[in-house]
Amino acid sequence: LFWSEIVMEIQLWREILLPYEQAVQELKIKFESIINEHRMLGNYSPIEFVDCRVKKISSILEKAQKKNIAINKIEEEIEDIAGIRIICQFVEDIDRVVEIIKSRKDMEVKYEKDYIANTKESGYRSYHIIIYYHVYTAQGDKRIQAEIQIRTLAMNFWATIEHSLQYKYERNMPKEIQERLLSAADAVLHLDKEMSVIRNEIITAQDKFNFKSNIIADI
Ligand code: 0O2
Repeated sequence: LFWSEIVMEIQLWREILLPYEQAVQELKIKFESIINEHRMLGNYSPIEFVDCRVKKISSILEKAQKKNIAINKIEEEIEDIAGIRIICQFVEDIDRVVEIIKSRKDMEVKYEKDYIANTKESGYRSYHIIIYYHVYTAQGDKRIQAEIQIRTLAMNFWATIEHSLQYKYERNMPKEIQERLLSAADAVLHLDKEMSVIRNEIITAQDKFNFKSNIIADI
């Protein structure tokens, strides 16, 4: 390929990714509104915070190559070009968030992957939902897919660290580190269980604290 062709190719990809960028921004705002609404009403929010990203062009092409996906099938078959991550405090909150997503008219669930009930071999735990979502751009209406990952703060801590180690070792992680990560995943499971036991206690304490802070901030 000549440089000019490469530049044109990148430009084309940027255009393809525009609606995805719009979608993740919209979805982030929508989930953040749920947090705000709960907190403004003095209620506990099942969502702690929201993160989003559009997959990098290089990662999209790498995944397509790895999975043998034809160029014209990428948007259909790579479901996580748009990615939303919803972080909760407790495992129980994940079910509430799933219910919220299922009840919405602006998000259509394609399918779910429960890596909490079915922990991955690596030790990874998270609840994934693939949705269809409409974005209205200057070019018109486009239905895109997005992957929503829902996990606790503790699961997120583990996944973030494991992801950077995978990156560091280019997916050839030494056995010893893999084993350490598996044992850390057990510790995460234990931590989430312990926190769930005292969940009500924690929520009441946080509600009291937030109520006081809100009142003080408003005057
Ligand atoms: P990134 O960098 O997060 O964007 P595959 O990608 O082949 O494993 P599939 O069918 O595309 O499988 O989806 P799957 O297994 O549901 O995983 C999609 C995403 O979940 C991954 O995106 C990760 O974000 C997360 N994930 C899955 N397994 C693991 C794991 O073992 N450890 C960590 N840290 N995250 C995981 P990508 O595409 O890897 O990239």
